[in-house]
Amino acid sequence: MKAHDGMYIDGEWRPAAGPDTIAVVNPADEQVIAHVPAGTIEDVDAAVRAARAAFPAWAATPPAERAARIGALRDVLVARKDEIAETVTAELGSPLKFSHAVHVGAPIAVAGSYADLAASYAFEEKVGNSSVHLEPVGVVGAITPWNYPLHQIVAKVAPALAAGCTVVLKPAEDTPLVAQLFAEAVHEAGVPAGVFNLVTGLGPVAGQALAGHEGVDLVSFTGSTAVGRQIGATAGAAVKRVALELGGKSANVILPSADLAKAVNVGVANVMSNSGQTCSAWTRMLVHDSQYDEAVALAAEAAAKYGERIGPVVNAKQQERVRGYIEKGVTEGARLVAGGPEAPREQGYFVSPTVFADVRPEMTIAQEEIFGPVLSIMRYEDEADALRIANGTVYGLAGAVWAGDETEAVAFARRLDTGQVDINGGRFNPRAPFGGYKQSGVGRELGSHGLSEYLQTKSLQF
Ligand code: TXE
Repeated sequence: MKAHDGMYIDGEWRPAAGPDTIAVVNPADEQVIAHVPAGTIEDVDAAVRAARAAFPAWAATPPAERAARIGALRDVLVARKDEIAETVTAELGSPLKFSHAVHVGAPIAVAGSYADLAASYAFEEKVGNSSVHLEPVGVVGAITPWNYPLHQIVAKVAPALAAGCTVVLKPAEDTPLVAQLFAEAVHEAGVPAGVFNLVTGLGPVAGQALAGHEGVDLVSFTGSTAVGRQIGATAGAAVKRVALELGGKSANVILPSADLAKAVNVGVANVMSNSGQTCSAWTRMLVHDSQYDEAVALAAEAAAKYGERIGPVVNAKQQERVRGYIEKGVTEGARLVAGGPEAPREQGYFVSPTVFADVRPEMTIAQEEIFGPVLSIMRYEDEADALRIANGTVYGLAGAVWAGDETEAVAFARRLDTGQVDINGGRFNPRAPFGGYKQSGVGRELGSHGLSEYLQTKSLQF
């Protein structure tokens, strides 16, 4: 596949400071498809300096003009959607249809929503005898993961640009090609030089250099809780702003009045989608005692149907990690009703769609984020029990509630300690704030809440 051998800094592709490269592998067949440069501290430094230099002019650019650039960026993404989908499929392994619908569809929707929001947002408010100005925080260091590679980038870069911030992006090492395409799109959209910069590289090298750089005013990170904790600590020590979007262990609570077959089928689809590599995935299905056996049978049947349709997980390390969790589930006494630890194919990092029944709340598979196509079905006695189980993890990112009556579902959802809940299935809303309670993170992405992460307030008293 086509790849740049440099970094996008100050509006141009520049040679990388060091000679090292990263091999990009197609997880579906384990073939190396490209190489990208492995950024060093020098590359990060050059990118941050470009972003700093571009900041004053971009911050002073009228919001309507910033909105126009984001709108143009959205249009370039639309015009290049086939190329983007093929790139995501090549480096992440997801089925092409899914890449089109989700990996391209979601970021286009998000870019469009920020083009609208930047144009209409009130960057100045009156509060009594004061005027409050919402000003951009400054230079943003964005560190993104591979699971929704373009969406994660757009969910940070679009609001940052809308706010008037400038950005240095360090994308995941597994999926740098779509990040390079994004940089091309930013360029084509006429975003001024230095406003957006891209440094590809390894997390502990380029990522760490970016997160700790004194020229960065805000770090926005999506990824593992372990790295998030480290980034949060570094940012805290430097007293700089930080946004963290970390793991999840979301509960899908099916109340007895729900349409059971629908709730189970949509629930299984949710977990298997993107091969289970979704931080908000409903990985724990909570079913009432009286419906438990029926739900397990339905879920096993639904999972078996996925068979060959599911893509691989991103790399050998993740495949091994997921396999380890499945083995642990068996050892701890959960009952396998679909899938299992054996890889379904010789080549590619595939994992069988797996369903566990008789999962108890204290089991590892009910507590830790697996990040693979693995569903745990748990039983509850009454609503209080369901709530205790649902809220009984360190995470609080998302969840789902199903009931015959929406009011009943909403009442339950309000008692969940999570940042987002889907009612009777829900639908993706690019303007709804997304982010975690508890150890799932700090801050919100998407919509006006996502935009305000990149703003700081100044009040003038009259
Ligand atoms: O994440 P990492 P990994 C979870 C999921 C998954 C696990 C491990 O449970 O199984 O994390 O995935 C950069 N300083 N999620 O190892 O390492 C890295 O280069 C600065 C949940 O891939 O956290 C990449 O760009 N940056 C999740 C990004 O951090 C560093 C999405 C994420 O990689 C760094 C992905 C460092 N020291 C994984 N080390 C979600 N919330 O959606 C790494 N990085």
